[in-house]
Formats: sequence, C-alpha cells, structure tokens
Amino acid sequence: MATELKNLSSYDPTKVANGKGRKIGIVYAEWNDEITYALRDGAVKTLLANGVEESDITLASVPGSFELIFGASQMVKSKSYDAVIAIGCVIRGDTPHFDYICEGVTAGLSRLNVEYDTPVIFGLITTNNLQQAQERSGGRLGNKGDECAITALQMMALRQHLQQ
Ligand code: RBF
Repeated sequence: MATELKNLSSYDPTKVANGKGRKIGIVYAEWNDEITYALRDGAVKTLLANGVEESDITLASVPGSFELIFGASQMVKSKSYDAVIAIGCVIRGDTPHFDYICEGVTAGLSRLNVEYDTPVIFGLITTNNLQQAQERSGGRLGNKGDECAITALQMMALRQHLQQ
C-alpha cells in the first residue's frame, strides 16, 4: 500500500483512544539505528501525547529486525503490557537476505497476534533504499512510529471493547 495514500502521522486526536493507564512495550532493532531511533522516538512522543505515562512505557533494544520476534514474544509472554510495538528497518541489499528477514519477522509477529492476547504492532519498515526509510521516519511521509502508537492505542481499546 502506498504510504502517500495513508499517513496516520496527521491523525485526528479526537478519534484516538486515550492511553491513560495503558502499559506499552516497545522493542526496537539497532540495525539502521538512525531510522529505528526516530521511529521509536515518534512512537513514544505520540503515546505520551495521548495519555500514556512515561513510566508505563518500556523500551528494549535487539540487535537486528530478526530478533524483534524474540523480543516481542518475551514481552507478550510476560503479560506485563497491554500492547507491544515492534520497530525495525530493513533496507534492500544485493542479496536475498532482505526477503528472508522481512518474511521471517512478518510471520513471527503475525503468529504472536494469533496465539496470544496482546496486540503486537508491526513497525517494520521495508524499503529499497535509505532515502525511502528517512521519508517514513520523520521525513516527507510522516513517521511510521507515530502510526504504530496510534494503532496500539486503537487496538488496546478494541481488545477492551471485545472482551467486555
Ligand atoms: N537487520 C535489520 O534490522 N535490517 C537490515 O537491513 C538487515 N540486513 C541484514 C543483511 C544481512 C546480509 C544480514 C546477515 C543481516 C541483516 N540484518 C538486518 C540483521 C538481522 O536482522 C539479524 O540481526 C541477524 O541476521 C542475526 O540474527
């Protein structure tokens, strides 16, 4: 889906569920850290702007995006969080590694969403080059970290609504 067509960085704050009292785990990859730190910081800023307490946000780093699966899995299994956000950036290189990492992370995080009760938000950006990643981490096309935060807030509210 083209990011040009959907950009939650310009969300309508009146339509976003308030996050007061919610506990969030954010796991982020150190690979391409210029990008992942910007995504992480965007997510934190947006959570704070929507009522989440700083003390209710736990940050944990992992070496690369492939390790997001384990990091998110540990967070989910701890049952300490109302939502988990996984943040990484995979930039296409000259080898098929890109495809394996993207497929692995997508499958791993998807599985957590099906098997456990905690929403896991997919904050893996997958781009052809660094410029595309920069455009999506606070550049021309917004910050996908903001979007992950909004999505987490919406999914926590949905879970509460459906479990009542
Ligand atoms: N991790 C990322 O988060 N983004 C990347 O673009 C990325 N590219 C990689 C390319 C190669 C050839 C290799 C071997 C690893 C790469 N990784 C990348 C690291 C990967 O997610 C993981 O940390 C390592 O494979 C160790 O499990």
